[in-house]
Amino acid sequence: MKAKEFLTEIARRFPNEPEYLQAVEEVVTSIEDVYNEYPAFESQNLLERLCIPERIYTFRVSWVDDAGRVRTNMGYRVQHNNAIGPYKGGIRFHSSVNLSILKFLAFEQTFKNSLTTLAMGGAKGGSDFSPRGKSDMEVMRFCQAFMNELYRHIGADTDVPAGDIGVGGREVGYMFGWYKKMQREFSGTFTGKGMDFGGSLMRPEATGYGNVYFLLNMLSTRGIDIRGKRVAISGSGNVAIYTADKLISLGAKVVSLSDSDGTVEIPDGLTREQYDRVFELKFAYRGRISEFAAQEGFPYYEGRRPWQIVKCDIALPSATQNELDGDDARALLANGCVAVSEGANMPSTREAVAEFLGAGILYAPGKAANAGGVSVSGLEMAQNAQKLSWTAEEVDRRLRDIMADIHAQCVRYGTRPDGSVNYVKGANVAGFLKVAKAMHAQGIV
Ligand code: NDP
Ligand code: 2IT
Repeated sequence: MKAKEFLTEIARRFPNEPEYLQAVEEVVTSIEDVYNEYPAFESQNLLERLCIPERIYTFRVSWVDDAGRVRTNMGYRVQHNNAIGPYKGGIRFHSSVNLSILKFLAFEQTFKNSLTTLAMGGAKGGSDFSPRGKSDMEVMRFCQAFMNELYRHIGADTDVPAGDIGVGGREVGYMFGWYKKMQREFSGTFTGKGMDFGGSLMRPEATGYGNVYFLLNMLSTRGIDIRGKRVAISGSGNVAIYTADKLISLGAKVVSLSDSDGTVEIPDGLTREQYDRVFELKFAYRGRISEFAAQEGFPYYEGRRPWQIVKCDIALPSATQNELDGDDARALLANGCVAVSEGANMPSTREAVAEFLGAGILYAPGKAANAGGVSVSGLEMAQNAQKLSWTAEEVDRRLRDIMADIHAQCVRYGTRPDGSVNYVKGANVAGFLKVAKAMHAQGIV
């Protein structure tokens, strides 16, 4: 297999799917050598089968808004690969959702889930519906209409959805409720459920905390202490907020948060009291980061992202794909940034990734760094299957162990001759090998 030829052919077949092609290119380029060490893979045309989703459902979702108007959105579920376990991955509700974005996310999820050490295949779903500005009843009617189509394709041992952008506890609750009604069974078919109906303690915190645990593992390879470090975070949703929570506990300074409208700069670092207020504003009132800036008297930058505004030692992009470009990466490096760990999926553009790898800083791709969320989803599935619940301490301990294990896998497959670690290569090779060996053993299916 020659990566260049393979990628040219994939690009010819899927010309209108830039995010999907971006994700495939990164993985295929970094596994080329390892793939070619196993001639049996190529004899089964394994790479092509691994890059193309096993199945995609596309459907129309019609629902009625509060004014009585009939609204129509698209619904999708991409079941990418189930070689190592049931399809597993989040659901995204955002106006930008399209097939390219969901295909990239499902592809990435397959490698991420492989890294977690748990038995989960890869999937992603969603809709171009935006919950922003909608009433609870509108969100509920939409979720029910969406699930009315999707319920027949999912199940605790088939495909287990969870949250992602625009899908949190409220949306999972509504979707689970409709699933249960249609299927006439109570099962662990969703993760991220409410604590009273099968949810796992620590699932809300898991992605943000897990990213910080991964970061600590990376920093320890260079003897860097997190205390007092200035950390820029983008986003102010589930991942960003719990990342900030853990960083404050560890004595780091959170110097930015953002949303799709702009960035707040927090010059002296977020205090615990300010954190409690931003948590309340975002989760109880679904407020905007501009309101938080106004309330606290912090500088607010309309329409801007944090990377060229704040000076930081560490950057944790935690909003969305391609939110950090080459110019942003150069600005971060010029300001002395020593580590970037991705809370979001594919937040760095190709050019930004090349800058980080070229500079030799600690750079962790999302499929390794943000795997804590789906890991605790896997632990939620395990608890549901046993019909019992573990304590928060137990789940947190397992999460720390899993993040340390993922870090060790990256070190194993990504260590460069000079002893430094290419976490992109390490994560891709480790994630790939497990899925590829399973696919090979199962034949052409
Ligand atoms: P939320 O919906 O809770 O928060 C998303 C945040 O990102 C919001 O602040 C949102 O701002 C901002 N954002 C979303 N889209 C854009 C955009 N196009 N441009 C700028 N800002 C944007 O989602 P999550 O926190 O759950 O997800 C954030 C990222 O983390 C995503 O990449 C997701 O795939 C990834 N992830 C999530 C996991 C999870 O467990 N939830 C697990 C692993 C990865 P606004 O309010 O203005 O839309
Ligand atoms: O991107 C992700 O890993 C998630 N949105 C979480 C998926 C999950 O099934 O918990």
